[in-house]
Amino acid sequence: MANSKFEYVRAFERPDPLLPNTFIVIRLDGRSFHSFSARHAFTKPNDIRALHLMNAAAAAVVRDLPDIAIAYGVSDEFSFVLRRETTLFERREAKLVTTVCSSFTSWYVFLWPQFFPETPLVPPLPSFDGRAVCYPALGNVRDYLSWRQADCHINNLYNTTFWALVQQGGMTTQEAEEELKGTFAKDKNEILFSRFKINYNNEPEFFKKGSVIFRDYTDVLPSAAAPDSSSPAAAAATAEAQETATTAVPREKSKTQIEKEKKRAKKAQVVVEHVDIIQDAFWEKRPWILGDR
Ligand code: DGT
Ligand code: MG
Ligand code: MG
Ligand code: MG
Ligand code: MG
Repeated sequence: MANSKFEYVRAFERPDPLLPNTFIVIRLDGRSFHSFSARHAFTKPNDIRALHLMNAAAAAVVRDLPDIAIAYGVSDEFSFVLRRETTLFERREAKLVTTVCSSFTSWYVFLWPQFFPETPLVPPLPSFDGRAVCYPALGNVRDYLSWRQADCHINNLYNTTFWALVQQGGMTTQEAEEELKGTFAKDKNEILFSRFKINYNNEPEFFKKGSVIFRDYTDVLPSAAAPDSSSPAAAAATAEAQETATTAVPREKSKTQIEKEKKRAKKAQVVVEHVDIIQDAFWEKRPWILGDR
């Protein structure tokens, strides 16, 4: 069929594939959640309902997209890490970011009544911005996630102290801000303990560590991390590893392998944990998450 005379406009579209063989991190952040949280009477400093809602929306996105290896959330933000070898949407940046962002937002709105049964959503309705960043090395992704979790800790210590001064210490918000100016972590810990009998270490892990979402293969696939080294498949994998080690050609998976992994991912349970992801222990226990073979 002949093209319409209008079709030339397509040539104005620019391709936007993200760099191959890199981890893709998509981070979403709530728009103007300072006022959104006030409008919906979020408790301060942490509203457990709001945080559970963020996690439920993120877990739904992770379930929907098996190429997401891990997600990390705190406050009004969530980061989704896609596998290095992902070919989802041909790695097109706009398609990836807008799909993750809009499906997260839809789930957030859809699930809202479950978490806030007594608080109807009031416009302006929640929306989230999104960006994608490519990281070439596993160490960069680890550092990225460490950066977000360190930020969570710094902000939570500040907010916990700030709101203790206001809510329990009777200070105005300006006075509390003045009081905390120039203080270090140890000073805030001291204020919490000496004035309010709060031991920061005993605060919920949920608030101190944020939320980590991933597929738990420990029950489904105990040997995922350590395939039987005597099998022909393992020998082939070793040969392949040697080859990629000398050539750095990105690993390409067969269609059947991709299908198999997708099925496995669908079966695995998506879990939410509030654990340290800065130290090695988390990663050593779960080598399949960012397994960089
Ligand atoms: P943005 O991201 O530039 O559009 O502006 P905001 O206002 O979303 O600022 P952002 O993302 O830097 O900070 C997140 C805001 O969300 C911050 O003002 C505190 C609020 N927020 C997030 N989680 C909670 C919560 O659990 N309770 C309360 N009360 N506020 C929260
Ligand atoms: Mg925000
Ligand atoms: Mg901001
Ligand atoms: Mg934020
Ligand atoms: Mg379409």
